[in-house]
Amino acid sequence: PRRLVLAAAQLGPIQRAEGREVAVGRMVRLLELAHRRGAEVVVFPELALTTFFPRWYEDDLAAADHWYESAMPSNATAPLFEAARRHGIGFHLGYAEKTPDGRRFNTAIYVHPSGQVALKYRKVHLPGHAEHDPQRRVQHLEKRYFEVGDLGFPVVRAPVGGNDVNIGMLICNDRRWPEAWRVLGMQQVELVMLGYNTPSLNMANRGFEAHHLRVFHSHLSVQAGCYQNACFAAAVAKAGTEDGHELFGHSIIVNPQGEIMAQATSWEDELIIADCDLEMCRLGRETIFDFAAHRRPDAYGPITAR
Ligand code: CDT
Repeated sequence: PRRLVLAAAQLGPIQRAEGREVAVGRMVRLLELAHRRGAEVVVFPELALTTFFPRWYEDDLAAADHWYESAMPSNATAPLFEAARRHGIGFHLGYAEKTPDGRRFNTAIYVHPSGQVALKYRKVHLPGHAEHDPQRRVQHLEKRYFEVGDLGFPVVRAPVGGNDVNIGMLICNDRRWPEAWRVLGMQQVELVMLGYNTPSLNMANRGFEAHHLRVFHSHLSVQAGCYQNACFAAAVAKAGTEDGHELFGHSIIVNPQGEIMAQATSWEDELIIADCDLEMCRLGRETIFDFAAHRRPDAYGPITAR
């Protein structure tokens, strides 16, 4: 049997004034807890090192540089890499990336316990807007702070715990797009690592999305993505109230039947764990979602039209 003990480490709020060392210290504690509970990999959220800064407008992008990592690992993130090595546990981390040539991405990596970055992904679906929007109650400036990811939706077969596993990633808003899941599914992804920061209230001030549907839509998207592509996912939130702005938690681990195996119950730092039988991915893949037998790409042309 190919089993994987998978941990999702939800993070409670990170305030704007808090430095990297606060988040990294909390993540090291969660990683140690994951190890004590037998996990082989731990998944941290999107933009896990700072507050969800795209809610704050900054006219001059250069003045926002302090939100980005220009090296990974850095002095600030090194303790996470050291803890992973010490305990022999891999981890997924979301962070704001600034490249040597000055490009900015909303990025996630999977780091093997050796410290090697086995997979890197840059967020493709950037929600929100690029300019200050006076109509909005709260800004969501991801289109200002990040370029559209340029790596596609890569899947690699990498050592995760005792197995080689086909891993892929989505970041937050990506989870709402079935096309993104399907591109991973077509590469036989077995585990999708996915971090998110989602406000409890829709702040766009245009129309009204019922409050109780916010979490439902998040879970609906992840459960459907797993079922339709026969994979596991760890969908991990940053949760709670950051400088007065509430993010919902409800982190989940989902199996290839679309069932929730574990769910966070707080909006704070919280570890959830599931024992995943990777062979479960075969059922969907060899029956109803046997792509070679049943997919009909000739009928899907409009999907890739602009
Ligand atoms: N981080 C992120 O992508 N959040 C979005 C909020 C959408 S509201 C502009 C999400 O889809 O969850």
